[in-house]
Amino acid sequence: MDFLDSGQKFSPRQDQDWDPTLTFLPAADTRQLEKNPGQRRKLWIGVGLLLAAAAVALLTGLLVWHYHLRSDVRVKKVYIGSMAISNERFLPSYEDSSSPQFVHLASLVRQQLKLIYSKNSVLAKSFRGATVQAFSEGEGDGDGDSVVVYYQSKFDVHISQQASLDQAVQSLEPQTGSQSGRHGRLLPKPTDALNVNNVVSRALDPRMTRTTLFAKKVFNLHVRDSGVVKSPGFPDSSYPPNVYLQWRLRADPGHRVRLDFHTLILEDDCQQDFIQIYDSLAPIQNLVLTEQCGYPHESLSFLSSGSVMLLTLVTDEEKNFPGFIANYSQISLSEQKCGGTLTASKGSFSSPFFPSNYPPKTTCVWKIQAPKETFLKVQFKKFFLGNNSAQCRQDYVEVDDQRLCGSKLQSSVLTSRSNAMTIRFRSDSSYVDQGFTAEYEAFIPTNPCPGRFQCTNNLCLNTTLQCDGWNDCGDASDEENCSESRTRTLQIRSRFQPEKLPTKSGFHHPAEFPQHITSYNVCSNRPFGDFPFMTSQRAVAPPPECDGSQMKCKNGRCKPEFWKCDSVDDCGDNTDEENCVKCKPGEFTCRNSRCIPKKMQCDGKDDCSDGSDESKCEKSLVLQQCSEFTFRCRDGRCISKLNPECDGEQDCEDGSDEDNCHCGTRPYRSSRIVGGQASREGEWPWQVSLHIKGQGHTCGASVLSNRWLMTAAHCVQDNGPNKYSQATQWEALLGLHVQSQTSEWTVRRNIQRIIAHPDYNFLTYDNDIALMELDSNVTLNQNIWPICLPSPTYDFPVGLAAWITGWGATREGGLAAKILQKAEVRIINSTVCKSLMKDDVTDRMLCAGILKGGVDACQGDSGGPLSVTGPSGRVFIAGVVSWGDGCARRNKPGVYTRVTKYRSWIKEKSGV
Ligand code: 4AZ
Repeated sequence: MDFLDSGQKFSPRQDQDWDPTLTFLPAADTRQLEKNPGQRRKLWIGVGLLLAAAAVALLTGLLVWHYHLRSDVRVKKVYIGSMAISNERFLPSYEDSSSPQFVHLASLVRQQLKLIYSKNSVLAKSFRGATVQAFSEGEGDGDGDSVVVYYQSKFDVHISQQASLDQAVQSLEPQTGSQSGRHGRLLPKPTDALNVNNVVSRALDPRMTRTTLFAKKVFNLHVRDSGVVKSPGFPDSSYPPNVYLQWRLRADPGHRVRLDFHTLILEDDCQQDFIQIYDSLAPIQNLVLTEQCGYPHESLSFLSSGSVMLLTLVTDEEKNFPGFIANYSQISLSEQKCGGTLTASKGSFSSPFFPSNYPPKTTCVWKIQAPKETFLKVQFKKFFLGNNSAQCRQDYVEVDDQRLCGSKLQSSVLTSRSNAMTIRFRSDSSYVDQGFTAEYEAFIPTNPCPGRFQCTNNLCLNTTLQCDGWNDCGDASDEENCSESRTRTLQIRSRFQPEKLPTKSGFHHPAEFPQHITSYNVCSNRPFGDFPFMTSQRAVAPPPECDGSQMKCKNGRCKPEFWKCDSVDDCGDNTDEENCVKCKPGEFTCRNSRCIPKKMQCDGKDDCSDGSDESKCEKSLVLQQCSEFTFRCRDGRCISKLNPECDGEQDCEDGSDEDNCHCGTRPYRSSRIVGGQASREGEWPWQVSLHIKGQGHTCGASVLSNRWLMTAAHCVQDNGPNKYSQATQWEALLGLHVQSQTSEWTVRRNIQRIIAHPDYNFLTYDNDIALMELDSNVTLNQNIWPICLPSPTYDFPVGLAAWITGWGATREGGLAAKILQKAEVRIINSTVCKSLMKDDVTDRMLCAGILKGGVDACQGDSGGPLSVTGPSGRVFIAGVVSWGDGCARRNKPGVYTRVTKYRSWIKEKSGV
């Protein structure tokens, strides 16, 4: 009660001993105050509080001691296992857990487990019960002569005995190499009960026991008739949070299960959301075939060894993605064709079901028998056999006695010293991979490459491939010692990757085996997977002459004059950055050209007065002041790190620099623009083809989200009778690779709304940017994915490599490309660009190109992205293809809309 409001007037008590003449000591010196009864009460309260605090401390100590130090703390452990019951025949009713047969056999299994555990003191003491999860047909000839049971056993042990429990559980398994019958060790048998063997059990993955998992569900599917399995909500909504779902897949006896993923897009972090596939009906860890999360690039086609497979999905609270859809089917076990005798002098062979993942528990043996007087060579074209381990104990290929594994091969070609070779492939019971393809050929030892060129790495090439500007050998030996005129060709062919000699990876390769005499050393330093023709290698060519617009680096390279003194080491030996008029050594050059001591850079203070000394730091200090060069977090604070957004590290205290970062990655799985080359399918999943209905491809665009695209405003301007500003005129093709060839990944959408920038100037092309809203959301897939939008302060420095993509004309005035083209260009200094272009280049424009000419965007590429890879590998859109003086002309770079200038406008209009 508030005394002031209570209606009672407060008046100090009139003490009889009160002497108004007395002066009190300062209150701080309480020790000298005379203690009155009120003070004594306070003292008691203080003592009480002290005692209470002591009691709390004691209790806390007791709790800590109880949970951490006390010697009788117990833990619960769950093991998932399976075992074979050899004296039972599999019945179809065992598939139904409510059938009397299931219930009866399950009860016998539980008794049997109790008996097994009773023989071991650790297990006997700690066993708390078992549940049977499923039965399947046992291994053998498919006549159902045994049953496999999948169960879960719970134990409760003293914390210090966890390891002994693991050991005791492990001891039930047959020892590798033991000779105890067909199925390994036989276990105790109660009278009239089960003959069990082949026990396997493993602790349950802790991610599957998360307390947050509220929905646990099992789906039973028979794969006799093929069908699809998908995550809940797919494709209309993302999968639900905090679920643990199991799909038990069963094939007919004598068949195996096949599961082919069409789409798989989960959260990147496997600790949060993941799928697992097991060669079992229960999640037994040593029978896991794969674990996947994110957007895997590798083969996603899986086969079981027997008639069962388990697919699991575990999700957490946050970041739920589209999920997956997969086709299931069954294949007869007799369909596996692997191994055999090969007698032709040339041929090929591959791991079973390649390019699908090979099944577990598989062995294949090939014996090659070539004509007398020849030797044999074998080359692995693809080789993916799990992890590389020292002794290749898991999955491996053996060529004669040489064991190979991993995804890196130790040598490109293996040869025999006779006309016979034995190749053995073996997979163990867990973790499968894509396998291998191999080619072999017999050769006459004295004439390894008849009529052909022999590369240093011993491949044989058609002589026409020598000095053609392409690295056909892979070690560039076909491009060495070429004459001057041929060297020039090489320069032209390699202009898209200026420092790299192109290879024809991905195309049919004309290189063949050398008919070589010496044996290739399997232990050579070349990684086995590093096939000569799969790599881009630097050419060893005589230094070229530089032309008028180029400077000559000390190392002999030619670089555009304009790249001098742009703070980028273009030469590779920094000679283009030497002797530039700059600040003194030990000083930093601010953007406003001031010089400050280097040590003042990145100290958290704005020493340049334009913030530029605090904008390109490795550390992310929170700055006292924001500037136009510093990243602003959502909470309004600015940080000093250069381009911190979506770089995989949290820099802002509120984490806003890592928000909405699912963009800019390429979920594709497989392996013109003027002066470009065809891209691979799925390489540019944000690239969109905008079609005018009835006319076809007209402009490019970029995917910003599942609803919004970005293009150039000049693409959507009315042009006489052509009403391009009307949304109904357009349709967008997302996930397209080849014009007029849609694939399963292509999505066609009408446009609901076009928002051109209100300040677009059709004369100067200033503010040449527009947004398009799709009429309905698209489901992102491996060929449709948003590109990252840079923040207003994102820095795309001069000289930075960027990629242009599109189906535009392949030369000025030429025809449009059918296959999506790509070309690498560089960001060009704005001052230089302004001086080169006839028309006005505003600060809202960005120039990029190759000043020598030959590489550029062109008609039909407009609206498409200028893509730049950020520090963490995510791709950001730096520009929108806008205009140029013709296409690919010398000293005429392409001009792009500078996207950083429009970040807030994009957010305002689209919410992205
Ligand atoms: C166009 O017409 C166009 N060289 C786009 C880009 C460039 C030229 C023309 C740049 O769509």
